[in-house]
Amino acid sequence: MTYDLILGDYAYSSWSLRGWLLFERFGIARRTEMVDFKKGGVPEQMPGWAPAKTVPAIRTPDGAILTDSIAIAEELATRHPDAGLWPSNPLARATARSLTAEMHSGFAALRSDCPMNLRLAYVGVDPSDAVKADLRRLEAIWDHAREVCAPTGPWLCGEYSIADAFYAPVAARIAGYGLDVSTSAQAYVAAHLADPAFRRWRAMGLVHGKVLNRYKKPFATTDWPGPSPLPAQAADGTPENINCPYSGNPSTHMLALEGRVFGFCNAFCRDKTAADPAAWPAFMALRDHAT
Ligand SMILES: N[C@@H](CCC(=O)N[C@@H](CS)C(=O)NCC(=O)O)C(=O)O
Repeated sequence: MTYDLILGDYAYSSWSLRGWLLFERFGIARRTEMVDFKKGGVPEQMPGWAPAKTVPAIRTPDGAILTDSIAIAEELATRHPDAGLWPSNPLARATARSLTAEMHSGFAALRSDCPMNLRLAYVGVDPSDAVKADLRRLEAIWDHAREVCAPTGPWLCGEYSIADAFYAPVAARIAGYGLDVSTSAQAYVAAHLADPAFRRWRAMGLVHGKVLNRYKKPFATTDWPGPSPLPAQAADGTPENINCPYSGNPSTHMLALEGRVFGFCNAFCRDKTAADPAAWPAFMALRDHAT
């Protein structure tokens, strides 16, 4: 028995990104289902998930359905006390809880004016005063968290916690819309863009799902401001590895990288790897150890 997790579109569903990071970042096993934002209504695509009508939602191994990301976070933290979802230090934990709750209920202007779109980045965006006020508030609470928690790394309250998972889509918005923020906020955004789990999600968003015109904004576009991916592409040829690095099934779909050919057992796993090879530890282990 494991968890079931239902998600929306990788490129556009910011709440789904939060829900997925809670599992992926803290090593919690799950079976994943997707709804297709191109197909129409989300609730109609979730038969068997009542009363859930938005994504993400989870079904626990004992059958509880959780329909909201903050409830999912709290329940996973309670059920997996050793996974580190909340900081163990009480001061840091209280601060992380406060930041998480403020994200969950706040930042309406940033969320509505700048919907997450991981497929592209814009230039020349002139944010409204309300969005600017949201950005100043983010700077204030992120700096406050760092003052209180004195983290030694890039995350807000010490080790990566639920608070960081909740702010990952905000980082994507600041990066994707080129929004002007303080130096410390920029460093926090950069940490998210470089985070391998975030990069895996984005890589899947680049190769799965359709472009949705309803998220289009009338701005010029530019390169994504995160780390440049290693140059890989789908290819023909005989792979070095007989079996897929993810499933162990026979290699049928090939990828070329640095003059070498690697195999995967399906097109999605090949393509998500080609989109950002360094984000996938099992692939990088294959690259570094295969001869
Ligand atoms: N409060 C919910 C919000 C979830 C949410 O609004 N998800 C969006 C996708 S990002 C959705 O499912 N929208 C479909 C709809 O509202 O019909 C949470 O925290 O999980």
